[in-house]
Amino acid sequence: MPIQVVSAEFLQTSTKPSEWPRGDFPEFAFVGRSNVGKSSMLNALTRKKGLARVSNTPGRTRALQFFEVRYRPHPAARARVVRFCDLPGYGYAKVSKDERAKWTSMIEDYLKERHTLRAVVLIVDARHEPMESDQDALRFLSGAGRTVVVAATKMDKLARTKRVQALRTAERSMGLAQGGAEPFSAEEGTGTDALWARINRMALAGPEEGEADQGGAGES
Ligand SMILES: Nc1nc2c(ncn2[C@@H]2O[C@H](COP(=O)(O)OP(=O)(O)OP(=O)(O)O)[C@@H](O)[C@H]2O)c(=O)[nH]1
Ligand SMILES: [Mg+2]
Repeated sequence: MPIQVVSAEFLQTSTKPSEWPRGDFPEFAFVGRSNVGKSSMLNALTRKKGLARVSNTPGRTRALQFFEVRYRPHPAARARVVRFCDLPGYGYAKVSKDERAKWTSMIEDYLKERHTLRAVVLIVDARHEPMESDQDALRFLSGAGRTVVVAATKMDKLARTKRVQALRTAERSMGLAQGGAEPFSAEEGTGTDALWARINRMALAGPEEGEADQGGAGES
């Protein structure tokens, strides 16, 4: 049974730790290369099209954007609250070195230090083999002790016959076991139920317990 989103609201923008929202709701961050489809994934999950800003111009998201989502795991359940954090993309060439360094520390500080962060969804483009920057991101997150869920998005842009193969390629190059990456398409809604199921499980688990899933990466 798919989860039900009760509400999804923008909470706040932040460029420094003092602007991170207070409260200890389980939080999930969406990380990936610039333009890979982070904001679109967030909108697909919350089923709210204009919630996070989607853009054809890479590098549009320049601060951390926090959202608060209420959902019911099944219709009779009490509503639960999670928070989503939409992060600026990495690998965007057209910003100055200074600005890039500022972003990098803003993002890395958050990913290392945010106590309520339960897991990071690391998004790769299903159409291309993951790049070194994707592997670097995974290494960084694992090193920071984060639970990582790898999702391969834009599946709709591949012919159906190529999708499984693309997923296996992504898994292999990210060092995951078969089945370790979640297929996703913001366009078709593919993968939203599976990703929500994992988010719900991780939200329920205590911060130290993480998610005991096979094939995942970054568990410590
Ligand atoms: N066909 C298809 N297009 C997608 C999908 N996800 C995102 N896009 C498109 O890819 C472009 C970038 O999407 P965003 O969601 O803004 O990507 P982002 O990773 O948030 O980008 P930045 O914040 O700039 O790093 C937009 O034109 C989206 O419509 C998908 O699953 N399928
Ligand atoms: Mg974005």
